Amino acid sequence: MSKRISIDPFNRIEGDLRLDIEFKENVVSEARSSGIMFRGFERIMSGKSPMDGLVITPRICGICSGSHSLAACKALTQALDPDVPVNALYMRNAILGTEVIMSHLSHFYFLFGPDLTNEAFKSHSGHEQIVSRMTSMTGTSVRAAIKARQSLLEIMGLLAGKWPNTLAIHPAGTTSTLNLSTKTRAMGILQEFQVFLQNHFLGCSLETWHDIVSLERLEEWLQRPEHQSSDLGLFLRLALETGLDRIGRGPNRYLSFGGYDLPDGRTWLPSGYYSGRMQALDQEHITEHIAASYFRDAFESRHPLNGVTNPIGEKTGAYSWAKAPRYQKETAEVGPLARLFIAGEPLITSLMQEIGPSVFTRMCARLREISLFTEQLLGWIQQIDPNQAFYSSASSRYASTGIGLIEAARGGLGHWISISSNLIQNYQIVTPSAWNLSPRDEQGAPGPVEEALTGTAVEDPENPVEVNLIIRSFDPCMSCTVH
Ligand code: NFE
Ligand code: MG
Repeated sequence: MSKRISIDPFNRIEGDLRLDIEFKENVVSEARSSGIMFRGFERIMSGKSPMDGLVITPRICGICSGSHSLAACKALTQALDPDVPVNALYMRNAILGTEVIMSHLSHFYFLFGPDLTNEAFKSHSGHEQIVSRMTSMTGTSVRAAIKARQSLLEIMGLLAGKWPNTLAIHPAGTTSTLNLSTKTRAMGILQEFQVFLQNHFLGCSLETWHDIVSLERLEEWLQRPEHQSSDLGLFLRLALETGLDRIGRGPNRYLSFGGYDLPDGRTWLPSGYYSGRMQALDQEHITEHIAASYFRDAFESRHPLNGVTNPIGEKTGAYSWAKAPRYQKETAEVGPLARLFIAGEPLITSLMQEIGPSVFTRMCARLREISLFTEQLLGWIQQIDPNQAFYSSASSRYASTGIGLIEAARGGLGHWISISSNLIQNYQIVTPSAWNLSPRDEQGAPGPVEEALTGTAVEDPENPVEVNLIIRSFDPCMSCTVH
């Protein structure tokens, strides 16, 4: 017997998402994810001064404004070719890194965590502990995480002046600076945050946790009582015991733009594309498709530099205000799992080999990044030299195009800008959640979340916790998706 449900809006994510799901005998036979609100940022941009990208695009989203700021900055950097002081590279890395940690922390404790308290898991041995820690608003760990996030916001204040919507990130550097006193303070607060991670989140030191480089070592680590009862340990136990390692596979193709520029021209994270084998990234292979999207155009797909954003309220076959990004005409998952797998991070590589993509693996990657980024953040702040420049001068003559590709918390973010007579002719944005929450294309190929849901057996369709966990494992942001 088949049954259809609509979840609208799907809660505890960012922005407005509708899910239409068809079940056949309690197995998801088809899923459609819809961005339900048109916003129009790309249309706002045309005719503006190119520098306005730094001010307007961060307003796309309240939780990843720094990411849009940096993507806009990088696109303008290509168009202006300024000298960027070393301090500015570290400041930008630190601002983006802080945003990523805040985002992952919020996701685990405020968005995803409450799902673990679902009564579907009440026979699990850690259930009572999880309920007392992770219940929305009142859980003890939720409260501790709110305080920990506050310390990250203080660091952000020191680095970026304000957040969201900092104006500190600029093609020629950063307009905020650190002096010896603010640098010392930022590092001190970060050390406090590390104490939270060690005492609540991990139950061990960051070093001990980073030494866990395989599934086998992870299982050994989970034997110790202090690890079993940390927030991470509780999640790992529940996930492995309830089969979250067997649901939510997705397309098994991954895209990462890499990033975090270093003074020698390298980046901390490599870019790449994985589809059965690792390949070098070439942004020329990116296209956006509109067959199932409420847009009108003479073409079904375009590269973002030639992208067109003509919204149309009614269209046969359309069900989302999001376009459908493709790489080499195929869907790709973006986010922590994609970027750590492409970077060859040992624990995630081992989980991909032993278990493969799943809710568990995807969450492990995001949670792994919390501590990996915290470690890097301390290093980046340490490298900032208050006696050196943070800003150089930039030319005001623009090249005709600029492309800014970065890794935001949720994955690869791209801004493509075309400039004519010193004004924006076209500004196209492809966000991480647009990749993951993509609707179908003209081939009918489902987006990554749609595909991850399809084939999932749901124990109780009245309480479809499997569906909720799969969707939230991607950490959707629909404000970004439909920009
Ligand atoms: Ni609105 Fe965003 C991030 C971007 S997701 S949160 O991370 O870009 O599409
Ligand atoms: Mg777009």
